[in-house]
Amino acid sequence: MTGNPELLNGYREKLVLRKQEWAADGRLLTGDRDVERSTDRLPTGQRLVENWPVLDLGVQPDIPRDKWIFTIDGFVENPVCWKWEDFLAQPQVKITSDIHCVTGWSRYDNAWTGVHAAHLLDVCKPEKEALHCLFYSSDGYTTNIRLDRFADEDVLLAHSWNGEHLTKAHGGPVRAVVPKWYFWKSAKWIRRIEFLSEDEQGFWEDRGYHNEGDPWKEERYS
Ligand SMILES: Nc1nc2c(c(=O)[nH]1)N[C@H]1C(S)=C(S)[C@@H](COP(=O)(O)O)O[C@H]1N2
Ligand SMILES: [Mo]
Repeated sequence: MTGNPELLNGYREKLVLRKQEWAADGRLLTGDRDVERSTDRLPTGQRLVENWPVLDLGVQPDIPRDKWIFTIDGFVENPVCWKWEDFLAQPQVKITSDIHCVTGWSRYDNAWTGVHAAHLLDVCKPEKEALHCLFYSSDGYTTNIRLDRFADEDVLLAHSWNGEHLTKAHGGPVRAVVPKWYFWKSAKWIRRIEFLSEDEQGFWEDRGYHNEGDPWKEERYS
């Protein structure tokens, strides 16, 4: 385990250990891993919810919008360092997508507003070495995604959900939304994206979760 040196003190160690055990036990796996990608809207092993559960490590960092700073670095031609008003000055998109959480709930029709991943890539211009992204969050959480998947048309950094600013509990001021993957890839309280030549695992990927996490293939655990 590489450890997360920046992880805030006070995160819920027991909760993390329990989820690691679930990963080791393959909790919720239906065994339908090899089925063709379903045309249904609800992936295997998921149940639909109407509410929006909150999941985190037991620490919800408080980041006022006027203190929020977002950076993009690593293998990019133009590193980015934005304050809130710089972020808002970028073209804004609205994208509606479904959430699929590895703990078994799914939530349909979440309307996100924010900055398109494609636009971030236009601005920062990844170098040819860049093949992977690592998201860093203010609670010390990290998660990894391949660059071509980050570039997908439904990916954005969102500041609003269903027309209202994201609450702190759901990752405000800004969170990543990567809807084709289990929701642990959608980093809350995002503060940095690093572009890497080699894959580097994040918090849950390092603790038994699948490195990719496609809900349609039930890629829950590694
Ligand atoms: N910074 C941060 N982002 C995170 C997490 C976290 O603990 N810290 N948890 C992940 C997990 S496991 C899930 S399921 C979703 C939960 O998002 P929600 O609380 O808005 O439903 O956030 C993901 N992003
Ligand atoms: Mo999760």
